[in-house]
Amino acid sequence: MNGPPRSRVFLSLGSNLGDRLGFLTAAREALAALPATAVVAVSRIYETAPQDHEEQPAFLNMVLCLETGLQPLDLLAECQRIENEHGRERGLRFGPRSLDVDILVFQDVESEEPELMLPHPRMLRRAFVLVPLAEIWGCAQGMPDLDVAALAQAVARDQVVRPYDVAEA
Ligand code: PH2
Ligand code: MG
Ligand code: MG
Repeated sequence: MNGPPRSRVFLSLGSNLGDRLGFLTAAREALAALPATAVVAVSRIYETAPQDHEEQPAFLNMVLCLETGLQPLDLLAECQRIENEHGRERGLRFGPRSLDVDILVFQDVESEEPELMLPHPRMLRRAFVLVPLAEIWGCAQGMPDLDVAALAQAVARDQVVRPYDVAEA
């Protein structure tokens, strides 16, 4: 039986304040619990050097692929709710945060609305996005035809991104 149509979506999770691993784990569980939504794939977790604003602690980052019946702006609202429920305070742009949940690519959607630009306008220059994304890009459906592995390799030359051993936590 066919259910309502669902879209594939890639999300980037990041944290560089407090219990970083705990925040990523909680976000993953909260996303899996959204209505009409399933987690299709999860990357490894990486420890990454801060980009754009370098004077801040190292991040943990990961990427997820979801399948969801939510519309893009409804998913955005859920991501912001999940951030807020995990101590997110909105201060300095690109600055430290307990939890960041960004929509990277949404199946068959392009948007230049400032509220939600899709694909994410900075993803192609960020190794902390591209390296984990390359691991699970095989789940892509209705996404731009990108060689994510090659893009990841190119940007990872000068941005530190290393697999994080959960036992280090
Ligand atoms: N997020 C930012 C700014 N810089 N750097 C890393 N390594 N990881 C992030 O998630 C990150 C960042 C703003 O969202
Ligand atoms: Mg972000
Ligand atoms: Mg964000």
